[in-house]
Amino acid sequence: MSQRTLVLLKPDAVRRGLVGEIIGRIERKAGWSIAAMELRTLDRATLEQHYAEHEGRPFYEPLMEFMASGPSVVMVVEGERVIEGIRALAGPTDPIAAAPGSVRGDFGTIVRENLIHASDSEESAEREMKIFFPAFS
Ligand code: IDP
Ligand code: MG
Repeated sequence: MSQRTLVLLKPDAVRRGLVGEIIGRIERKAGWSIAAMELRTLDRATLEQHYAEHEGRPFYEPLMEFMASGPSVVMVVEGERVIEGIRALAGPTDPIAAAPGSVRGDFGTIVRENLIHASDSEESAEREMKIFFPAFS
């Protein structure tokens, strides 16, 4: 089942020079491909839409500040079961709990700066792709 998903390589990944490493892992999965990609500094309005579900949580404001702190790589990735697949490749939210071999498990230590975002369901993917690539159908 081919799918599309929204992936963000967060500002920590860009600052630390891990873009090639992470994109390489995505590209090496058989049949997955990059359908859209841009280096972009995310503004408050975009981030408010993207993280609407977390508004009011204690980590929300620091998360917004971090996510606007420098450019991110914004991508649409497509391929077989890519929604579930990139979530697995990323690992769970807390990088210390994430298994080595996952992006977060290999490179992260603190929860906020966990390198990568990937849509968590088909509904989220549709919603998030519209936020970041409104012209992309
Ligand atoms: P996810 O990115 O694994 O889907 P979410 O729970 O949707 O995780 O949270 C969105 C983002 O907010 C996380 O990727 C992380 O950057 C940040 N975050 C989530 N929970 C915490 C927390 O408890 N402390 C600090 N930052 C958090
Ligand atoms: Mg999430």
